[in-house]
Amino acid sequence: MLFPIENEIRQVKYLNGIWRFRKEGRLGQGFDEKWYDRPLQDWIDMPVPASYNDITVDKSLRDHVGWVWYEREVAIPRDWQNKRMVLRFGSVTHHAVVYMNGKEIARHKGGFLPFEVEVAPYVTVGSNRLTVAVSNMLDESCLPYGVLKDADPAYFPAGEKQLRYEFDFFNFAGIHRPVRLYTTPDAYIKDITVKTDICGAEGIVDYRVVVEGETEDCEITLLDADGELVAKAKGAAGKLRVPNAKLWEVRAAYLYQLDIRAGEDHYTLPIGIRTVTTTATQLLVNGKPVYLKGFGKHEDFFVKGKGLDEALNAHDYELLKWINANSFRTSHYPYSEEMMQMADRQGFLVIDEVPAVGMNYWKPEPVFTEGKVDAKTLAHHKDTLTELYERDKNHPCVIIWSLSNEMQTQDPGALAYHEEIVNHMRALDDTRPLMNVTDNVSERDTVGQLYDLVGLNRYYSWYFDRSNLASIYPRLTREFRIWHEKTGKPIMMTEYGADTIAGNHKLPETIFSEEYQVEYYKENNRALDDCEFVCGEHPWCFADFATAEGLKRFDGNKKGLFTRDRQPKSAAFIFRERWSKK
Ligand code: BDP
Repeated sequence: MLFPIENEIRQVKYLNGIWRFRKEGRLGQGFDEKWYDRPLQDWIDMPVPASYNDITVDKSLRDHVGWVWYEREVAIPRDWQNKRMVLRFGSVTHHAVVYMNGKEIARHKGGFLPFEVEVAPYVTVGSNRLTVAVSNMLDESCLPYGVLKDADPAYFPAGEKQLRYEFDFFNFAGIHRPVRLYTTPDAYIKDITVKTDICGAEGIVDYRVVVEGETEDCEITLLDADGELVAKAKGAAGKLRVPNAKLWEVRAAYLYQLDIRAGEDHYTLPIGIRTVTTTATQLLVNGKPVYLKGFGKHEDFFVKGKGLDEALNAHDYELLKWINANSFRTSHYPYSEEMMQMADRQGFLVIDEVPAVGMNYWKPEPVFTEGKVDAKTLAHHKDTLTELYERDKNHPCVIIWSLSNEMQTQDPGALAYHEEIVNHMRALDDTRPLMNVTDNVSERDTVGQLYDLVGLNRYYSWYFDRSNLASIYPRLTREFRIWHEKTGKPIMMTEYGADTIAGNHKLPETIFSEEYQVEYYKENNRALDDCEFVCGEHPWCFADFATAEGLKRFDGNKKGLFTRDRQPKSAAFIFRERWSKK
């Protein structure tokens, strides 16, 4: 799905800002009373994009399980009246029903990917009422995975739901990313797929354009970063050859512009020429080994929760540079397109993950069972992979697809399930390696061999052998070797960490102190350095973040190397030094 751009043909109107907002008093109230049929009553101001949870000080809104309603006017300019108009949501978490002037025009499930709908048939020049019903409810057919139960009517209002979720981040909800209305000609460039390769000094750009409607042929030009023409072609599909190509390199990005004209339409896509491959021990970008240094992150900040914050994102990239990182994983869901574009420009490597998280709910009972993780989960998992691929396929920053996080891969049924998602993703994309992120041990895992890399989450001396730092080195080196021998794949440490309260100092080091986090990482890193098949390390987590309330979580997850307001803990300096050399 193409990102909406603005040029002499295409126009974009941003529908961000303050919308009217109302929470339902009982589940389904808005639908029963047809809140979409007339202007919303009893509303409050709500910013978009933002999570609604922490905007007010109303606990019943923060913890609400069910639907909330957003509404605003959309002005259609007179000179748009004969144009094709598309309404596009960057993301609505987790379910959306969209109405224009009281008529339902779109539905979407999945809280971290965009969706769009043509609106010309439903709008008139001048003012139009746009209403969006948003639900944060998750069940076994959703990613992330949750369990929805009827609340006990003895203690809760009739019909109220309770949501249990195992994933370790607060279930922020709302209209999280920009809402845009954009125009295209009637015959328009619908999709572009670019695959790049390198042959000696030549870059090869394999492109495929999908045009909807009747047009003359496509005209393709490739421009370098100075706007100079480097290659051109005619036709909806073909290969461009770039002599002496400037490659998109790690932390040294070079972007070309693929400029496409089809009939009246015009679209320009930034592309990077690069390859990604793996061997038994290494990850290679442009044929050169790269060691991944960076973090699992979250989209998370005060007040706006998971709402897009470009200032925060720009700052996070500055911190990533400060600490000498070159990569991150979009744990545990696709991040905003704006975040991916920044990675493209700045040469960061991204492991792009779908929200297949929180599926370990019934541990240690089997998870892959009818009524738990079954055909309906699998169907949505595949749909989400397709949507992720369609959104992110042209980003040079995306070097690996991560298909799930911490599923119970020892269960009967796990292998068949993973075969399905792996085959699905490989059929979509034959240019990027696939990873499964696991907390399982290799002796029990049944799916590792399907993937190109193994992502391991390991918390020795934290969840296991707590405060026994000496256990880390022997356990990790032993375990890593077994994983590598079994799979013959490079291993990446996708998560390791210890909750640390910034400013809590203890000698000798004890858990939750900054000193403990420092010693914890020193021991882990010593083990990683002694395993030649390890291709990267992502300490968990980049910054502290909000979680559901729980007795193991004091004001959220504190495993950040930075605090939630982005100040470094002592261990950040360990990595800054280490990564300047590694
Ligand atoms: C891992 C999860 C991650 C958690 C982390 C932790 O992948 O989402 O936040 O553990 O416990 O199991 O801090």
